[in-house]
Amino acid sequence: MRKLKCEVGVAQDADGSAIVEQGYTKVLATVYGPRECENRLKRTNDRAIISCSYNKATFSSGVHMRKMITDKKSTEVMVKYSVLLPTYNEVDNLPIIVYLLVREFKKNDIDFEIIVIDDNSPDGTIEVAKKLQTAYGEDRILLRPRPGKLGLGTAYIHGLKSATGDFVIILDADMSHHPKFIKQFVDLQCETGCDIVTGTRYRNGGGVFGWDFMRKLISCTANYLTQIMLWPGCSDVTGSFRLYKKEVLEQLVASCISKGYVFQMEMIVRAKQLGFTVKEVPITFVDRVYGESKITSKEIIGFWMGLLKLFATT
Ligand SMILES: Nc1nc2c(ncn2[C@@H]2O[C@H](COP(=O)(O)OP(=O)(O)OP(=O)(O)O)[C@@H](O)[C@H]2O)c(=O)[nH]1
Ligand SMILES: [Mg+2]
Repeated sequence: MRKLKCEVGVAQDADGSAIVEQGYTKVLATVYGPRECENRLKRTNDRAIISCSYNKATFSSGVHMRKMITDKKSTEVMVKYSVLLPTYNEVDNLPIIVYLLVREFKKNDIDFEIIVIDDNSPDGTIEVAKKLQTAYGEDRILLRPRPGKLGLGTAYIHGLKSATGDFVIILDADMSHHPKFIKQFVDLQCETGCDIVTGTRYRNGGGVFGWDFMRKLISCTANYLTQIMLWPGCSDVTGSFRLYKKEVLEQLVASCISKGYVFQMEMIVRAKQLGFTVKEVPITFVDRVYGESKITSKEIIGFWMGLLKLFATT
């Protein structure tokens, strides 16, 4: 097992095997059928990820409520969180990330919905997503597919149209962003009332595991140059693990012009321009569990062009 898997806190037996939760086994059986479920449970990655310890969750639990004033009456309603999950060829990661998201929300009594935005992935991700919808219910898993690969920025915009929550959480579906950090995002937002909480790899307690030197260099350089050129007031501008007030995200999306990966950086720069408050939670980012990165040299060039454009216009 690579070092990075240990960094997310793998609970293992002495012989190296890890115990898989019953709930996950059930979901896998629904998604893949009994035989494939059996095969998958033998895989180290699934076992390791599902057995992640929650030792970083130090905040108190409890139902997240807020006061709503309607027709002069004050009623307490449960706050809802919408997760936007863009997918392209994430057939193997999707059941794990959805399982962990649902477990995290239920454990903390948080109302939620998960919106899967799949761009007609050739690996059949949407078929798995449909089975997850059967397992968890149509009110919990919403499918908003698109006919082809139209880019990450527009995937968020597309998913946001269907979000019914008060807050929106964005994360990658490849397990680089572990749902165990969501409770800290939610608590920090509740405590401070801020508009955005962003995960950061570049502050004390945060980190990146599993990337090679080149990948780290590209990410750090992009982040560093953005810091000195645009002063975004946030230590991790290229990360996409964030929580937004829904109306704030709607405003930001309307003000952004980029469509690809640079979208995340533009969002945080626009947030500062528009005077929104941003708080940070250090996160451990691990390399994707299954599948391949979709970052292309075109996306990297797109990032630099976007950075220069923002530098020239802000
Ligand atoms: N719907 C949709 N999702 C996408 C598209 N491109 C990437 N994604 C998803 O967006 C998330 C981030 O993509 P990744 O390929 O993991 O990119 P990354 O995290 O920046 O790169 P790695 O660190 O190498 O994994 C993943 O959940 C992808 O499946 C797209 O064009 N459409
Ligand atoms: Mg990724």
